[in-house]
Amino acid sequence: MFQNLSPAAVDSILSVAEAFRADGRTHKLDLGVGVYRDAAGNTPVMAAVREAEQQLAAHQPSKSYVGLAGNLRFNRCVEQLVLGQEADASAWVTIQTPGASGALRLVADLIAASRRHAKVWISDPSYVNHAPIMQAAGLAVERYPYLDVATGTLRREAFLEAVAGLGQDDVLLLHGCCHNPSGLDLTLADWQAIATMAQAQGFLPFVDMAYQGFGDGLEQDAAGLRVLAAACPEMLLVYSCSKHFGLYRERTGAAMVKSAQPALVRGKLFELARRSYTMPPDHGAEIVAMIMASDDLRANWQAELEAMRLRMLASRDKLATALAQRGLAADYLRQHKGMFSMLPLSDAAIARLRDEFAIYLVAGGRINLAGLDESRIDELADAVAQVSQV
Ligand code: PLP
Ligand code: TYF
Repeated sequence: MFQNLSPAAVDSILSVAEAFRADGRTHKLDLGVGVYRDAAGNTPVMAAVREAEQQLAAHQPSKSYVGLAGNLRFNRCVEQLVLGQEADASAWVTIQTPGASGALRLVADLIAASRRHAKVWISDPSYVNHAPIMQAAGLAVERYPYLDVATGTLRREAFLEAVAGLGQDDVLLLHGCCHNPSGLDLTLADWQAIATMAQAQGFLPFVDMAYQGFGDGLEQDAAGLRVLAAACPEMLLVYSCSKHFGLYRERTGAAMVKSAQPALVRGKLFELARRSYTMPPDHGAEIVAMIMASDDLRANWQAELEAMRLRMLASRDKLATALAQRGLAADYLRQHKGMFSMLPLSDAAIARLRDEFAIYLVAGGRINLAGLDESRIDELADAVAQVSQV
């Protein structure tokens, strides 16, 4: 049966994690996979999550199926988090999914079911799984210019020119905040320009929101996508609770679709879900719903999230200073948002960091600033300065 399988494509991020695990050097430093780490290098269960889990374990009345849309209270929470407390979500269909990954595939299937020849435009560079997931649904993928690696800035003119060329068969996939892998976010003026073009040209905006609260704060991080949501009659949104609720393995996310045909869309999403995973896991979604419904748990979660955000900001600032002290201009680290930035390093320099210094980056130079303990910033800056010399 399986002798004709072609070898599996490797995941460039998970393979870094594997190589790191296999490295016996004790001073090794993992700046690869995108999980938040505290000062001790751990990815903790957030206190509000732990508390909600204990309440749930004590009082959950049943483990019976929840239904194709998943946890309805969770879906309302996601709408409020992403669109705002006061927003009118009546034009949106929201269904819970197994992580944002599940949502990406579900909306990709939805696009393919309504317009088989649609093209999905993703940023250059983008999240490793964007292209494979879209292509798995049969969609064509194109890349739009985004990051200027050397300066860490937006290739604004080329980016806006690419968006200006999009039409009714095109889907524009944007990162809501804390762009993965670059950390480079759009300005509010950019979002407004995109909204104006979407209305005039008829392309479909599609936002992937995986790091709300990791950039400038919960409300601030959603400001750009809310401009699109207010202006555009149709829009796609995928949402992840992996990072800001620390629920990674609980696979907690949502797919949201704004359209003039909500009943049709809802029915099709249910059909597509039924054909694959059928119903999402409830545990993480119920935890989110419980946290958002309790003033105490919510305040506790927000405070912990804010502390995480400030820790990443401090790492950015300290690494930028340390690199500048070694003659490497790195102010872009202070401009970028969230966990990631890309160091402008060659493949050979990245390989030297791994082989000579046991420092692991993702191919392309992405570093996870949340993986960087303060005590090791000088060591990283020294190594980067050494491998940057030609
Ligand atoms: N989208 C982006 C931009 C991401 O960085 C990630 C990372 O985990 C995901 C989606 C997938 O998230 P989830 O764990 O919810 O599937
Ligand atoms: O970009 C990251 O590191 C996270 C985690 O196939 C991740 O989004 C990494 C690889 C992968 C799925 C998620």
